[in-house]
Amino acid sequence: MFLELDSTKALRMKALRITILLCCTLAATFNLHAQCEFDLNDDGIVTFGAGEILIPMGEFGIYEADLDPGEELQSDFNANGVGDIQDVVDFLAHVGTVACTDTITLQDCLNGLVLQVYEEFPDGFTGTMDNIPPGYVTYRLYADMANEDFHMWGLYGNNESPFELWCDEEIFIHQLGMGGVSNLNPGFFSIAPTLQYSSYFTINFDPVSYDNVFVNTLSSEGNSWLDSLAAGTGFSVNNVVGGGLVSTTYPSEIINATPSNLYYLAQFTVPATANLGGSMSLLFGTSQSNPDGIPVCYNHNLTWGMENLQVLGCTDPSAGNYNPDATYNDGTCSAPGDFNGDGDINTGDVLLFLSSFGCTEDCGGMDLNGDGIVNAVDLLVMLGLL
Ligand SMILES: [Ca+2]
Ligand SMILES: [Ca+2]
Ligand SMILES: [Ca+2]
Ligand SMILES: [Ca+2]
Repeated sequence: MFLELDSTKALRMKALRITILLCCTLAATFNLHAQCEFDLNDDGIVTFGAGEILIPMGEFGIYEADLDPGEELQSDFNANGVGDIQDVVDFLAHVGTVACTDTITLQDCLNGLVLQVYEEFPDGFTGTMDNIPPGYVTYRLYADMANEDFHMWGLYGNNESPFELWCDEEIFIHQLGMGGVSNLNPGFFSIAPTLQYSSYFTINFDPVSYDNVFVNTLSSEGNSWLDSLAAGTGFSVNNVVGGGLVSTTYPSEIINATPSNLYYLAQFTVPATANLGGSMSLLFGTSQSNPDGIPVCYNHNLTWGMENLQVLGCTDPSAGNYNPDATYNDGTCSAPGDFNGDGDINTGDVLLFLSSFGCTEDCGGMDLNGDGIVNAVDLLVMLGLL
């Protein structure tokens, strides 16, 4: 029964494809074939399944001129004679498109890049293997997205939009980390505690809290950004083949850095005096087929540096967890009275409130009536919120 349905469907797909191919040879302006070329295994849909993604991944860095006579690249979508990072991300952008009829719709989805001081090591951090020297700082880099429903498909660069890391001092790389996010296995953190601060790039995958996303590294011979990073130096990926990180699976859910729309891009542990920065392209998509097309967000030639440094937190003075030091609202603001931000107003919050009783400066959200002091009047408001 199912088989019958499947084969009927397959026949219909095939018929549809032939019709479309005919239509396109007659009228190229329809441009429907452009959606079809990404269906590398001719099953009517562009997916990660059935090894389809392995074709552009496997052809990365391969020049058509080096192939045997009669052989050609299957995924050279930009027709430049080589399998390159742009071919891979163009494939990823079309994941989810069906039967050569769905389109992708380009969206503007990135608000900007944000750098955060994640940890400070004024006295250093002695691990059992590699030590973090005194005066080092761990930074984390995020993409602030206008929409929380996107999957992150790639972080990359090439000759048109280089993927670069600039740092004028030595970058901390743990010898087990080797610059790759997938090398940070939380199982090793207890025996090698400095490993979790090793420097790496990622595609919204934080190994400390979540280990269910495949991150694939594309780094070409002669321009290996991963080797440079593993050696503790910056790099510039600025050739045609390019390189970066791509996802080759659907994450089961979208896990962000905070309950907000910050997508995690990188961690760097460097001297606090270091001048750190870089450039990259980012690709996000939804993979959801819908009548209006599949939303995709390409961002090229993005640069970031110390000027992107922000203190993340709640910037709303009326919120329970208002942080007067925060310069960038990370979407974690809680309701008035919910001082520990756990979603409930209960005994835990009352205890926090009582510990700030009498506070007249930087009292966060404890000064519930906003008159500059935490006193009995606020306590009455607090009891009313319980
Ligand atoms: Ca396919
Ligand atoms: Ca190409
Ligand atoms: Ca609470
Ligand atoms: Ca008050």
